[in-house]
Amino acid sequence: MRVYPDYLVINHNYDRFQVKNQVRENPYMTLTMTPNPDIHFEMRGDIAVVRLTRPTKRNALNDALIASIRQIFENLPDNTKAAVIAGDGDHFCAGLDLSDLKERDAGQGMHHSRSWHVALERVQYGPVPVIAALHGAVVGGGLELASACHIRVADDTAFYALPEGTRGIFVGGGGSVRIPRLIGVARMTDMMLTGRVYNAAEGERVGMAQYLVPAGTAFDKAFELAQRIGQNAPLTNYALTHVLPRIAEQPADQGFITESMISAIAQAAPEAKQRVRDFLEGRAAKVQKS
Ligand code: 1HE
Repeated sequence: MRVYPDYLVINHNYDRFQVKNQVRENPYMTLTMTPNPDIHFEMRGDIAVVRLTRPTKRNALNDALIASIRQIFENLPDNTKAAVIAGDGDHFCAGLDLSDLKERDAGQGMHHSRSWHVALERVQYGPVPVIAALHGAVVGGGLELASACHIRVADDTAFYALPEGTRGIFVGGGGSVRIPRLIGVARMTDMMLTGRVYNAAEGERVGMAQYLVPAGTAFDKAFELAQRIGQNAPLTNYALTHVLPRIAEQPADQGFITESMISAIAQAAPEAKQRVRDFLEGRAAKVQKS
């Protein structure tokens, strides 16, 4: 039996989290859900809404917030169809809470980074599609969090940067894996080497966000998309969030095989058959020119 590292055992001075099992084989151990004033979770119908509520610190992500994000996405209610993540105040998220950046040795630093990986993996490969509603600063770990979501909606106030490069550190929340898949290695390299900041329009143009909306409307647009996505067949949403990114990493010949299998599974579901029948019998909406 192995003992898993400290990052899984988050002991805050006021005992926010308790770990059910501190020693077990599975590193993905379950944490009990306990309140954290810096994050808010609610269900609006069947859409989960997660808000970072630490505006005085620009929603900077400390260890407790990372643990809470993980907890929330591990414990979404069974009826959840999609989720929206947003930030209170003038900014989505200022990234890693730099005041948490303690002297760590290499091993501790690696485990800290791995704690982000586990939490953001829960966002990306959780049970439902997740839409990020972006405004103001989407920087450092904030961009890493946004890039773990499936769709990003940004308003006109959004701006993107990776200040890690100029702070003498490196991304550690999965950014080097996910951000190049959005914008390409060359743009991420430029952002980190030069401290380049992309404004909202530039960010949308290069693929940082998929939607650009007027200031103050990102949440509403994200929520509207979440409701629309929630009406899809669950298996299709699962295929898109869990299988498509894996296919995209596979060599083409393996990708074709995986695609054929998930496509067969999706179309065999009774719900898929009903939806196709609805179209053929004139009950389902046509595709409309936009
Ligand atoms: C913070 C943080 C933070 C703000 N950690 N405390 N991220 C950064 O390098 C970005 C650092 N932040 C900024 O550049 C600016 O704060 C913003 C552009 C995001 C917003 O500017 P502004 O003028 O609205 O706010 P502010 O006055 O700079 O900050 C307000 C308070 O938030 C202030 O604290 P106060 O006690 O003096 O009021 C700031 O210190 C605090 N604050 N951002 C801690 N990030 C897994 S690895 C990920 C690695 C990274 O993410 S590195 C990138 C970190």
